[in-house]
Amino acid sequence: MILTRRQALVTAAGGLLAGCDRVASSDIGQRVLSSAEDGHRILQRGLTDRTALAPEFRADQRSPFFRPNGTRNPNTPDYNASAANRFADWRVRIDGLVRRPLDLSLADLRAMPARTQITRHDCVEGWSAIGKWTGPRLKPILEFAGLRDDARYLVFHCADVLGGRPYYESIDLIDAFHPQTILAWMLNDRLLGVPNGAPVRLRVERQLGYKHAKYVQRIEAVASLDGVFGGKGGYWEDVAGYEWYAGI
Ligand SMILES: Nc1nc2c(c(=O)[nH]1)N[C@H]1C(S)=C(S)[C@@H](COP(=O)(O)O)O[C@H]1N2
Ligand SMILES: [Mo]
Repeated sequence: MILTRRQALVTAAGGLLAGCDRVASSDIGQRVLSSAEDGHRILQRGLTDRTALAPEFRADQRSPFFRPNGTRNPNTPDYNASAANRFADWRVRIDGLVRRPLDLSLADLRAMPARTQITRHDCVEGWSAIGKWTGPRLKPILEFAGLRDDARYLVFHCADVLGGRPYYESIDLIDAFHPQTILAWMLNDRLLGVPNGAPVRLRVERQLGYKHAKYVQRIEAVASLDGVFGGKGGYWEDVAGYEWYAGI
């Protein structure tokens, strides 16, 4: 049987391809825990079950309007050109410490098995909204790309620039492999709109709002956050001292 690369990926995303690179979550937990980290993170892990699900809600509990925050439109020439073309040329590149770098189109992402979840988004600025998100889980995509043993974090590179700095965020492998961590391309049963991160944004439901990177163009696996932008693991972490670990 001859599979195209895209079919192989779609199949792998469904968990059916036996030959793909599997990473057991217990390995990941050990790898992350054995790394040198500050006491706060280790304490946090000791006190909470990082793999527990965030609460999910009923359809009628959704907010009538999902308030956008931060960048509402990246408004760069490249983004505007892509938006004008309904993001047909948008790519999410998976690279860094992976054995098989991927270049995923929106068609690829939409062809993968999707998870739908109705969750509450909590912004540190003091508002929340409940929305229904749909998109493929990050885990099988990472398994298909084949994370290398030295990969510890994923850096999400976004298309928007705020005050001269590109927006970015990062998460560890526990959140990356969490069942509710998805690359959402739909909000409330419609294609994700520009204000909320079109064409694709991260949902990482056990974390506060600023971790949910919008306008995702590249997911880079790294061993350390030290050399990445300001070194604190995210835009707001770098510019305003927000906590890198924003678990809820
Ligand atoms: N690329 C990008 N992602 C981002 C932001 C941003 O400004 N740019 N803002 C963050 C913040 S603070 C919040 S609360 C949420 C807001 O998501 P929403 O616009 O869908 O409400 O996106 C997060 N992700
Ligand atoms: Mo936020």
